[in-house]
Order: sequence, then C-alpha cells, then structure tokens
Amino acid sequence: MLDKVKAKLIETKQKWAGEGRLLTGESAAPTVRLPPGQREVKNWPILDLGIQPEVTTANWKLEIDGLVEAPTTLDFSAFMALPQVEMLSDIHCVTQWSRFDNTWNGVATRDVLARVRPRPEARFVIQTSYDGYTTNLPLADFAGEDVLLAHRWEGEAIAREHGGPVRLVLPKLYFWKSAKWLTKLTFVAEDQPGFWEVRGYHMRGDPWKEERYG
Ligand SMILES: Nc1nc2c(c(=O)[nH]1)N[C@H]1C(S)=C(S)[C@@H](COP(=O)(O)O)O[C@H]1N2
Ligand SMILES: [Mo]
Repeated sequence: MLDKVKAKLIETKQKWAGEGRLLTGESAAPTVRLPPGQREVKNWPILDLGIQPEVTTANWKLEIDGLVEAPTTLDFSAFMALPQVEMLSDIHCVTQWSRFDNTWNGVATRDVLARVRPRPEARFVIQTSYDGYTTNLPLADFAGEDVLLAHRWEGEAIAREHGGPVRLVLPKLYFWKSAKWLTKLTFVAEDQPGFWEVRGYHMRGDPWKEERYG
C-alpha cells in the first residue's frame, strides 16, 4: 500500500528533516501550553499518506503482541468491553499546528497494559496501522495517564479521515506518534524507527523540546 502514498509530501517532509526546517532553537517547559514554533488552529487538519483505509467496526481488530505475558487480539466489541474513559487534551503536529481542547473517548493505554502485562524487557511500543504506517514510542510515554486508544472525538465516532474506528492519542508528543487506523501494538526491547523516523524524524518527538528531527 505504501507505494501509492503521496510521494511529494513525503519528499518535502523528508527534506525538512534534512535541513532542520521549522526549528526555532527555543525550548519551553511543558507548563507552557503552546510549544515553541507552534501556532494554534481552530480547524482540524488531516495529515496522512494519501491512503485512508476503509475500516469498519465490524472488521476492525487490534492485535497486541511481542514482549507481553498475555498477547491478545481484540475485536471492536471486546475493545468496547474494556473500561471506557473520557479525556480532554491538545494536539501538536510537527508541521506547526496545534489544536486545543479535544474531547476523546476510548480505552486508556493503562487499561490495555493491565490486560496484556508487558514483560520487564519491554521498553518500546511499535504501532502498526491499516494503511501500512508505523511509528515507535517509548513504553513510558505510551503508558502516560493522558494516553488513550480513542474511538470518539467531540462525542462522535472518529471519522475515517482522522483514523476511525480507533486511533492512538498521545498528547505529550507530536501527533505523528499517534497512529490512525490502529491495528497492531508490538512490545519490543530495542527501539525501531517507524515510517517518519526512518525519514529523519525524531525517535521520541517531544514538542516542548522541539524534537522534530532525529
Ligand atoms: N496510520 C497513520 N497514522 C498517522 C499518519 C498516517 O499517515 N497514517 N499520519 C500522522 C501524522 S504526521 C499526523 S500529524 C497525524 C494527523 O492526524 P489527523 O489527520 O487526524 O490530524 O496522524 C499521524 N498518524
Ligand atoms: Mo504530522
């Protein structure tokens, strides 16, 4: 599927990484709401590789594997049977837009972790999506109390273009770390770069440290 992606967009973003574009050289404490080099938008831009897979709640599944005691595959009803939470958070995209106050409903990653029980060697999580996208995270970031696998935004099912039926939402890192159309979580001991990380983007991606490029 990735051969059909927006080659031009990928080329441009890869070039920015090479040139260190958009870096202000400033850094801010996480207490500052708008991270350096960001501007607030009121709309919600759509960013993806040009493929918006059509996944329904009927055929969606989430596989959780790798270094966990209890690997599992959840269909949508098993996912909805897990404890449900509501969270309010901000989005920060590496292309410099931020969107404040998004209300999400879904399953906290903490409850996913309680279910699969990562082994002590597990230190990173690789997300895989239906469009072939991948992105990596430190387990400590994935486990944050504000992180969830979301199925609703502002009270509505997450639209296909924004990654429905289920996407990750991790507010403390740039939004490329939040996979849309999520279908797999793999727990690993060694970090592995994902789609943008192999193209020059940061392995962690903290907006307040401007970890845009790696
Ligand atoms: N599966 C998948 N997830 C993805 C992407 C993608 O191309 N495919 N793009 C990432 C990027 S770069 C951003 S900024 C956000 C955009 O999410 P949005 O389109 O809902 O704003 O999704 C991230 N997750
Ligand atoms: Mo992005």
